[in-house]
This record gives sequence, structure tokens and C-alpha cells, in this order.
Amino acid sequence: MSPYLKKSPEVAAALAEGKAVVALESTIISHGMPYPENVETALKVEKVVRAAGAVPATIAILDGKLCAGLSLEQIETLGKEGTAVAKASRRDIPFLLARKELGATTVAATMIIAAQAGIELFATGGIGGVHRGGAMSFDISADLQELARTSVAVVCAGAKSILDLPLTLEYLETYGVPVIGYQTNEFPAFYSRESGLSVDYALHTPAEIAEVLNTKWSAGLVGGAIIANPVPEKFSMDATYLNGIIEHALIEATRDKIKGKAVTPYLLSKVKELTAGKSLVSNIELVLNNARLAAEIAVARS
Ligand code: PSU
Ligand code: MN
Repeated sequence: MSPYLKKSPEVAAALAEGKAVVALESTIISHGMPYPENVETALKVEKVVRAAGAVPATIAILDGKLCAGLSLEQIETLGKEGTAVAKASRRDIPFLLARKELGATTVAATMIIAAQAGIELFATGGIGGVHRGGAMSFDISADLQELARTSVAVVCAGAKSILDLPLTLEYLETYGVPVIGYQTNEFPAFYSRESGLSVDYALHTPAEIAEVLNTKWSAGLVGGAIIANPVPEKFSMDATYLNGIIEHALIEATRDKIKGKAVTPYLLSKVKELTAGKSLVSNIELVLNNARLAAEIAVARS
């Protein structure tokens, strides 16, 4: 076991007993939503996981440790400090550990820590992907490489159309990452249920997904999988309206010369600002919906 890994007593006990555990990321807390909605949502997500019979393990880097399972105070700190907390992807981990600094883990970093802890199911909102213009800029999220190499299944609502969704799916195909639609043949676009793009496979029950994951990993096929769970109908937003807003956000990002790891948080906050908070409701609901499904799959595998 990594000397840096620290499981909370509850998470450690659940894993030792073979109980269902669901990993949760922390970039969504500090960079993805405003305070106090971020903390309220993080706590609600944990509640939803518990209600479905699994143990939540919110993941972050704290005091020189890779933590799986956070206290209320720790979640509060991540939420209150917001974007002052370092956004931690794979390459940031050693610096934050060595300096004992606080790190909010992205999908990539959360997968790494979850895998080290022995947690195979992870719920979030949206994953990173190939950015629009990515063929020239090479801006491709480290989340995609992580999905190719680390054996954790990520339940998400697809990806936001701040990204080039067709290129993101091509990249995942190249790297052998299965993309499963939950009760849908379409890859969902985060705020909207539809993107016009197909998934590889549509599965209809948590048990079916559990069986495919078990089969993949017992067949020695290392790497993650995406379980794309569309936002509930009631909270789905109009794709045309959102696309207009995203175009606007992209123009401002170019104007402000935003680069590297700042791109995604910049675009996310612009979208939030331009939809005047309307998107926040959908965002919260889709995360809760993903947490429930991840817990159901984890329970089916336990
Ligand atoms: N997309 C969202 N919400 C998010 C993120 C992406 O709709 O909160 C966050 C996740 O933590 C994801 C990260 O792992 O951004 C990707 O950042 P980048 O594109 O810099 O790899
Ligand atoms: Mn990037």
C-alpha cells in the first residue's frame, strides 16, 4: 500500500468487509460550484450514496496524504476555499504531497487514488475531454489517459459541449475505453440528454453494468470505463441555448489567452455566469443522479 494513502476509518472498514464503496471527486467541490451550494451538494451526494446502500469516499489531497473519505470539516474547507485550492490532476500529485498542500482532485487524480484504495466505482458530473480546436492546441484532458490506464469505472452525465464531443469519443475509442450508455444509445452532453452521438453499448440495469465491469477486469483488461447517465428529463436544458452560451465563453477564453489547466475552470465559470445560475440546478441534479447509479452498480458488485 502507498505510504501516502489514508482511508477514513469508515471507508477502510467497508473495503475490508467487501462492502460497496463509491469514490467522489473534489475539484467539483472547489472549482465546479459556488459556495455554499458546493458543500451542500457534496454532502447530499454522500447521502444519496448511503441511501443506495454504499459508503461514500470523497477524495482529496490533504496534509501530505491521498485521502479517501473526508470529514465534514474537510469538505467544508474545500468548499469555502474554492478556487484557491490547487486543482490536482496526475502530474500535480507529487508536488502537493511533498509540500503538504491542499489539492482538489480531478477525475484523473481521483481515479488514481480510488484505485490505490481499492475502490472501483466513481461518480461525478462530467469528465474532461478533447477541447474544441484540440487538433491544433493539443488540449486533451489528462482524464482521458487516466481512463485508458486506471481500472476505475466513472459514472458521469457525459461531457459538456465546451468540449469537442466527437473527438472525445474518437480518443476514447483509440485508447480502448468502453463507453456505456445507461438506458440510452446516445452519449449525453451533460446539461442536455442528447448530443446526436452514439455510445458503443447501451445497458439497462445496474446489474448488467456490474457484470460487464467484472468481466472486463477478470479478463485482464486494465483500464477504466465510462458509464454515461443522462441528466433526468425534468432538468435537461436546451442544447441550442447552451451552445450559444458556450460559443460566447470560448470567444472570451481566446480573448483572455487562457491556457493549460485554467481552461476548463474558466469555461465552466463563464457558462455558469452566462446562464445566470440556471445551469446550477441541472448540475446538482445530474450529480445526485450519477451518485445513485454508481452506488447501485457498486452494490450489485459487492
Ligand atoms: N467538467 C465539468 N465539471 C467539472 C470538470 C470538468 O463539467 O468539474 C472538472 C473535473 O474535475 C475534471 C476536470 O476532471 O475538470 C478536467 O479538467 P481538465 O480539462 O483541465 O483536464
Ligand atoms: Mn486541458
